Amino acid sequence: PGHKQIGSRMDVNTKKMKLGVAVVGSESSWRAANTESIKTAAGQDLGIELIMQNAEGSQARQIEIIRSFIRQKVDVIAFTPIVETGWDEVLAEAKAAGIPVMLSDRKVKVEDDSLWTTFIGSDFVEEGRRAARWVVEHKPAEVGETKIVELQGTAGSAPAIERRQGFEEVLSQNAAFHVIASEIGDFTMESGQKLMGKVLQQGMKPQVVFAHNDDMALGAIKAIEQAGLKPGKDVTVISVDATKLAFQAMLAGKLNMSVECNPLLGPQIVKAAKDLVAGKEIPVNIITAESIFSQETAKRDVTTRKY
Ligand code: GYE
Repeated sequence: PGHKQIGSRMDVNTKKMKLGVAVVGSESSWRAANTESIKTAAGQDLGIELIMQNAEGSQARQIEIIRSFIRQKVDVIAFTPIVETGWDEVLAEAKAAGIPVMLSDRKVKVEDDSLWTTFIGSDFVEEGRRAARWVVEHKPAEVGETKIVELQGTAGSAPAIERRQGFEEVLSQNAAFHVIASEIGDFTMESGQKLMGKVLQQGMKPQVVFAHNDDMALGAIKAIEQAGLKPGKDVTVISVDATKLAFQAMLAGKLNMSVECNPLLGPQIVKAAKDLVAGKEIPVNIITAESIFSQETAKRDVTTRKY
């Protein structure tokens, strides 16, 4: 019996916490950095067993993944909801199983907010405002009205909804700025290229393109070049994320500005998961402090960029 007791005590000491992470997809280089950050942070922590699954852009698959985490009796679930709505049922199942759910990077809209414990990510509304403020500040004096094309991220996703909201909020106070088209994409480079190509083919002549992420902006840059125009000069291109590829495009003069959105959430997710299991109180919102980057500082910043 003595033996057994030591054995079980050792089990308790060496028992790893199971962290189930439901990744939304592989749509962008931001996502790649985010996924890597979570893997690295969990991998460095001997107390954590990471179970990571990628839904590849499908909400139905993401719901299935969360259900499989519940069946495996993980200790904590962290997930990035592809869209804001449609989670009430599966999150209620997690709650009934006694498994806390953390929202990583994107938010949900559910009837009952006790279905999730904490949101770890960025203030997307503020990111949209930052983009618009930059546009207002950099308006060329000779231009009367500024025509803007917006390339939105995934329909119904928190970053698309909120970046648009913040952008419009600031522009609505400035009569000289008009969003002449707002196209819905999915945060991929291909969608940015396709949508911008369509806009130009339709004969629209925007002075500014606001893409909801860098990948879409890089796609739009290709389409602008294909139309025989100079991105960054003939058409001002701005976006969100500030990834390394965006810095390179800024150095090449093709992208004018990118609002920072930090994907390196791994350490905070791991810490919050451990605090939850330890029964500690954790904040409802863990928001990352961010800024903006433009061509002026790109040269200095690109060298230190990790993603
Ligand atoms: O901006 C975009 C990604 O949810 C904040 O999703 C994230 C967004 C990010 O695909 O590049």
